[in-house]
Amino acid sequence: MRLALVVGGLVLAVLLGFGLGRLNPPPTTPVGAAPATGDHTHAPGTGAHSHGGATVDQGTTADAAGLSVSAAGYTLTPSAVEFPVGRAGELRFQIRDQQRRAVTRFAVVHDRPMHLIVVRRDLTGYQHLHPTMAADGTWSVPLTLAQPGVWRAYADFTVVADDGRQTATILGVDLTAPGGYAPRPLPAPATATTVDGFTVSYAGSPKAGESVPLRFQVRADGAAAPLEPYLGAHGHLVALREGDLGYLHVHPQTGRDGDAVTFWLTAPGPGGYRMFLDFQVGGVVRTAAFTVTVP
Ligand SMILES: [Cu+2]
Repeated sequence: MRLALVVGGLVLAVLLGFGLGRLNPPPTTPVGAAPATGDHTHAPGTGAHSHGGATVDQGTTADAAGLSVSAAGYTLTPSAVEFPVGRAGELRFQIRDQQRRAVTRFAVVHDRPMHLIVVRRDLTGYQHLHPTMAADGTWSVPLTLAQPGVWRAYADFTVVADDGRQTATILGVDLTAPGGYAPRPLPAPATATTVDGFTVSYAGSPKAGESVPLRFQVRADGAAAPLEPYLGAHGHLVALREGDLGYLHVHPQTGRDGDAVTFWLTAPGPGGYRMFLDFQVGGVVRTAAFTVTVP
């Protein structure tokens, strides 16, 4: 009986290891291969490609990220996940390694060592925050969950290990704001929207399993808005999948494309997605959101 349990456990461990290995292809990058001070590092599941040119090789894998609190040997550990609705609070968390030690070395990617995305599970209430780290590796950021429900928080970061290797990871955890949850349906697909008097539109059609360029334009009073650099580019795009809130890999194209900003988006499969474009004009960051259906 005991032997059977041990054997069963081993089989389970092997199966789990295989499954995790499939979900998370080797994410580490040797030093020098992908400088973190560049426009980005490649997250797990993305292939090599170049920006600004015609050659883009994203390979065949295009998995969504952020579906797990633990991946690539790192675990997102929040100190509390419940927030009273509408009250200013603070989210505190650590990124721990396999020895359960808090990680303290992070590479600066897109101008910040840590990006935190928070959105309610119906994809409303999007927030893009930048926590600050204490010396012991505890990150903290002011956070208000304005409406009741379950919210998803994604930590997007690149760890620098003792040997200098860098691991880009996106981990996700649910936060709760107790109360009556009235989920809103996803808005209809559209390629243009307005926010604070700015008209934001994009051209391009995301395809499943393929890296596709999306050209975004921001206009005000009939003219191109003077976009300011934000997070190392002229905008920042996050795309989330309806249904499981998978976090998509998006790479900004370096340099301007006329008065447009171009991002390369890889949709892992057909379905509904919500894209959030952060852009800065006059020192103010605004977010334009688009629903897109990938056939
Ligand atoms: Cu950020």
